[in-house]
Amino acid sequence: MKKSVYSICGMCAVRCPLKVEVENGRVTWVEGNSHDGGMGTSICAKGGASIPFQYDNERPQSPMIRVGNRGSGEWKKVSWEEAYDYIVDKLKDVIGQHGAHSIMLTDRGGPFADLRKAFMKAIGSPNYINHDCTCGRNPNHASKSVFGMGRTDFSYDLKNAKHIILFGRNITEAFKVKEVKSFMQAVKNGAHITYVDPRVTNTAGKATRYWRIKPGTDYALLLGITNYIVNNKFYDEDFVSRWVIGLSQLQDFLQPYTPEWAEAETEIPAEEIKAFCHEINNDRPKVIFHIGWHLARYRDSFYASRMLNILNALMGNIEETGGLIYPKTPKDAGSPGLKSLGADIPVVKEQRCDSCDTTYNHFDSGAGMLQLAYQAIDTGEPYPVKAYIAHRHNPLIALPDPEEQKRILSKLDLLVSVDVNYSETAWFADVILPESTYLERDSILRTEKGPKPGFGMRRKCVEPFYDSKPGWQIYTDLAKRLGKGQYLPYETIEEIWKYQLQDTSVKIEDFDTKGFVKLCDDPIACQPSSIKFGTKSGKIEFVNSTLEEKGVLSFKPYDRPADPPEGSYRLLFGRKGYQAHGQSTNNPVLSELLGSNKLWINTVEAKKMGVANGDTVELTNGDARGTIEARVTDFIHPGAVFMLHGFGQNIPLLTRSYGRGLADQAFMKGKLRGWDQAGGGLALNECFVTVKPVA
Ligand SMILES: Nc1nc2c(c(=O)[nH]1)N[C@H]1C(S)=C(S)[C@@H](COP(=O)(O)OP(=O)(O)OC[C@H]3O[C@@H](n4cnc5c(=O)[nH]c(N)nc54)[C@H](O)[C@@H]3O)O[C@H]1N2
Ligand SMILES: Nc1nc2c(c(=O)[nH]1)N[C@H]1C(S)=C(S)[C@@H](COP(=O)(O)OP(=O)(O)OC[C@H]3O[C@@H](n4cnc5c(=O)[nH]c(N)nc54)[C@H](O)[C@@H]3O)O[C@H]1N2
Ligand code: SF4
Ligand SMILES: [Mo]
Repeated sequence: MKKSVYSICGMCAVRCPLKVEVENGRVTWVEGNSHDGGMGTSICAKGGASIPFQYDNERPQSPMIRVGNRGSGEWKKVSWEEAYDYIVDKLKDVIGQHGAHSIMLTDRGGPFADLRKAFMKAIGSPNYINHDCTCGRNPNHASKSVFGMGRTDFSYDLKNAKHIILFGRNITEAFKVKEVKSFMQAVKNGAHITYVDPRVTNTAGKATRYWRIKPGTDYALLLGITNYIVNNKFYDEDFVSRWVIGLSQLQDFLQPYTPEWAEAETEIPAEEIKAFCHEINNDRPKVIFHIGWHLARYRDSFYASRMLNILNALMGNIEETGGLIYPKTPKDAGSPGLKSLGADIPVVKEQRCDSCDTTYNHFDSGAGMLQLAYQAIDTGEPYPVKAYIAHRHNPLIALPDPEEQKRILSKLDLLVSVDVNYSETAWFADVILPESTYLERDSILRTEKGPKPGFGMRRKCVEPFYDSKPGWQIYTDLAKRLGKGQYLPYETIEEIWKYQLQDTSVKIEDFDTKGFVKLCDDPIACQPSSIKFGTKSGKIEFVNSTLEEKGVLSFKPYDRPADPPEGSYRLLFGRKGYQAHGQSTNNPVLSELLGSNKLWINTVEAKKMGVANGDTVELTNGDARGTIEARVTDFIHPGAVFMLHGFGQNIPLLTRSYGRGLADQAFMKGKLRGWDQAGGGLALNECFVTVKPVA
C-alpha cells in the first residue's frame, strides 16, 4: 500500500517541511513539501540520508543502562519500564535530597522545545537550558541590545536584496534550504555579495567581493566601515532621526577608527573599504548585514555583532523589501497562537542554576547558559545540580574541552541522554533513551512565522523500526511516574494537538491537505509605518542605558587579538553541506561522502614547515594531541588552520566514524571558561594549536 505523509525533517535543526512517500510500511522517498513555496521539492543530502539512517543497526535499538564505568561502553539492554524505573528512582532521590531545582535539562531549542519546557515546569525545576551558548547567544543579545528584539525576531528578505554582507556566514554550505534558495535567487538577480572570511568557502565563490580578513579582527573592520558611513552620512537620515538614540555618541566613539586604521588591523585595504561603503550607500535600503553566527565565536563578538545590527539600522532596512522583515505571527493574521503546553502549569519561582535570572539577568534566561550550569555542577554553587537530561543535544561535541566536561559530568548522580544516535554524551551517560527518528514519530505542533503565518505538523510516516519512543511519550510517561501527570495528562498526540489548538479555529484534520495550516490567504506585506522596537525607549538604542547600568558598555574600544605564537595557528572550524555537526559522520551514506576531516594549512606556512599536500601533521594544544592529513591550500589565511567540526569520534560501536579524523573541540583546552562576558557566547575560536610535520 502506498501513501504520502507530510512531515518535518529532523536530520538537522533547520527542520524543513517535507513530503514522505511510504510503500508497504517503508519509506521510499523524501522531498520538500512543495505546498511551501520557499521550499519547492528541494531537500539536502542530509534529509535524503534519513532513509538509510532509519534502518541503521549502529543506532541505539532499545533503552540502555550503564553497567561499567562511565564511558566504558558497557551497557545492559533494558525495557522501557526498567529504564523509567531507574531514572525515576534517581530523580526522586535527587528531589528528596536537594530539591527539584537540582535537575536540569538541555536540548537543541527550536519549535518543539515547548514540551520539554513544560516537563521541567511540571517537575518544578527552573533549569531548562538550550544549546545556544555555542550558537547564537552573542548575536541574539547584540540584537536585543540594539532593537530590544532577538535574532529571530527579524527575517532576511535575501532574494530581493541588492547587497548581502556575510561575515563568516557560509550560507551555501552551512545552510537552511529555504534561505539558500532565497540567497541564490539574489545571486541570479545580480545582487552584490560581500563575503568576509579568513578562508575561501563555496559562498566566497558566489560573492562579488571576497575579503580574506585576518582572523578575529571583524570588529575592527566593522568599526572602519561604520566610521566611513557615519562621517559621510551614507545612512538613511530620515529613518535614523526618527528612530535612533545615540548617533552622536556613536560618531564620537568612531573617530579614531578610520578605514586606514582598519586596514592595519584587518589586512583589508582602506580603499576597498571605502569603495564598499559607496556601493552600499547606493544599494540601501535593500542592504542586509547578516549578524551571525560564526563571527560570534570571539571574545568581542557581542560588539562586532552589535555593530552589524547598528549598520542594519543605518541602512534604514527595517520592514523594507530586500531588508530585515518582521516574520509575521498568528497574531498579525488576527488569530490566537498555539497554547503553550506549560500554560496551565504553575510558574517555578526558584533561582536558576546558571544565574541568568540574577547576576546575568541582562541575558535572555529562556535559553540559559550551559557553561554556567556546568560550574554549578562542579562547585555546588548556587546550589548542587545532580541530575541532567540531555535531549537531542551532544555537549561533549558541542561545547569545548570534553575532558574537562567529563570531569564535571562525573559529579552527577544521573546523566540521561535522549538521542537517536550513540552520541559521545550518550556513551558517557547512565541511561540512553532512544527516541524514534523523525520518520517514525509525531511531534507537537509548531508555529510557523512568515508572510503567511500558521502552524505546522510532523506526522509519523512509519512504525519505529527498533524499540524506540517519540519524545512526547517519553516526557508524559516520566511526568506521570514522578507524580506530575496532572500537568501533562496526555495519552495520545491528538490530545496534545487539541490542547495546543484550543484557542484557535484550526482543527487537526485541517493539516491533512498540506501538512500545515496558514492563517491568512494573502501574504502580509511589509508595513514600514507600523515599525515597533522592544527597547525600553521604543527606539533603536545605539546607546543602551539598561546595559550600561549593568556595566556593559554601549561602545567598546577596540582591543587587538593576540597573534598566535611562532609555530602556532588559530584553530578555525566549520561544516559542510552534507554534514550536521557531529551527527552525520556515522550515517551509512553521509559517512562515505565525508570521509575524514583534514587540516587546511596555508601554502606558504606549509612550505616553511616542509609539509606537502596529503602529508600527516601533528596537532597539539596542551595535552591534546593528534595526527591529521594536511590539506595545503592558498585558500586560508596564513595565521590560521581549519578543520571540519564533528569528527574524531571515539565510540567503537560506530564503525564508520570511530577514530576518523580529529575533534576540533578536544583542542579547545580551558575554553569552557572562555566566553564573551558581554554577550554570553563561548569563544570557541580563541584557540591556538601547534602544527608539526610527522617525521
Ligand atoms: N550543512 C549544515 N548546515 C547547517 C548546520 C550544519 O551542521 N550543517 N548547522 C546550522 C547551524 S546550528 C548554524 S549555527 C549555522 C552556522 O552557519 P555558519 O556560521 O555560516 O557555519 P560555519 O560552517 O561554522 O562557518 C563559519 C565560518 O566562519 C569562518 N570564520 C572563522 N573565523 C572567522 C573570523 O575571524 N572572521 C570571519 N569573518 N569569519 C571567520 C570560518 O572560516 C567558517 O568558514 O549553520 C546551520 N546550517
Ligand atoms: N567545536 C565546535 N563546537 C561547536 C560548533 C562547531 O562548529 N565547532 N558548532 C556549534 C553550533 S552552531 C551548534 S548549533 C551546536 C550543535 O550542537 P548539538 O545541538 O549538540 O548538535 P546536533 O548535531 O544538532 O545534535 C545533537 C544530538 O541530537 C541528536 N539527534 C538528532 N536527531 C534527533 C532526534 O530526532 N531526536 C533526538 N532525541 N536526538 C536527535 C544527534 O544524534 C546528536 O547527538 O554545536 C556548537 N558547538
Ligand atoms: S536542511 Fe536538510 S537536513 Fe536540515 S532540515 Fe532541511 S532537508 Fe533536513
Ligand atoms: Mo548553531
